[in-house]
Amino acid sequence: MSTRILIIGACGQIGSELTFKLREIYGDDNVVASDISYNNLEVVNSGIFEIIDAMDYASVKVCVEKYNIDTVYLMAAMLSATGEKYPMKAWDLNTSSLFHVLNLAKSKFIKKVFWPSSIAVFGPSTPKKETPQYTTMEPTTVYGITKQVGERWCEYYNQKYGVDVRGIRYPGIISWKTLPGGGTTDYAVEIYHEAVKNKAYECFLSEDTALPMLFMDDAIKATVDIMTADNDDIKIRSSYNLAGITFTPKEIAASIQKYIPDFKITYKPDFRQEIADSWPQSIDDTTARKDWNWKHDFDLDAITKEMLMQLGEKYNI
Ligand code: AKB
Repeated sequence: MSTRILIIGACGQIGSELTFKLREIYGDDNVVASDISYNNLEVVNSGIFEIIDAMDYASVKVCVEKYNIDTVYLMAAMLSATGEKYPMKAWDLNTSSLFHVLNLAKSKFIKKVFWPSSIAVFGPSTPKKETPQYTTMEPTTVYGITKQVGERWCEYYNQKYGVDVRGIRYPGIISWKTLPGGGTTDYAVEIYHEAVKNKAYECFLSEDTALPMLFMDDAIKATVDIMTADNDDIKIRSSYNLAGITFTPKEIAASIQKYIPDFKITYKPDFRQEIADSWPQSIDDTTARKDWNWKHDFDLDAITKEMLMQLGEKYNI
């Protein structure tokens, strides 16, 4: 029997590219994309698309039954920066959507769940460099709290009810197709857009703020790999640490200047600085490498080259 997939939050930064990749792998008819609105026409027009409110159990269940879905990728979430503006909305969306999907799995309507966690589960008391899989976790953002709590529930549903749930702690994701929205790591995408359009960028983080990052192609590879790994190889059901690269705003600017020598960066840190300062600078992902052979491909200069080339085409510059 073929895999029948539902992606919730398919119009977002990661959801959109995951939709395209899963359609390539499993076929258009086996992948249902869904979101709260039609806000990404490339996704909407690329195959089956449904409007779903991830906070409404009935709306998710109806879609699961209608398409005979067995696997759900829950990509809808409110990210760190927006979450600080709307704490209760972030809590409600990020936790209720997870419960709905976990409960559908517990009741055997679906068989497998992907749920993304984040480096936001860590906080100021976590070791900043090469942050281990198991360590102190005292997140100080609402988003981080929802992700930490979500991890605990994923593990609980796996241990108590046998739910096959798999997750990754995504770092900042860099991509050119769909803009991220409301995150602290968003600067690392905006900077490329502004470099191509205006050769200048005002960064909302200070020049030496190091954060873990990953190119979208690597993030999608990790997501597909963990979901297709043998059940027995997935030893961690909360969420796996995942590392790619680490850089500061000053270092990404220097990488851009190799291709656009007159690119200028200025710094005007805002409330997102405090969030970034509470997160790790680099991640130890030995366990993901060992359990399901994770390995990233893109380093900073490879990302810069690809981003500037793709965005140059997009903006016709
Ligand atoms: C954010 O910045 O909030 C996200 C994340 C690291 O999970 N990109």
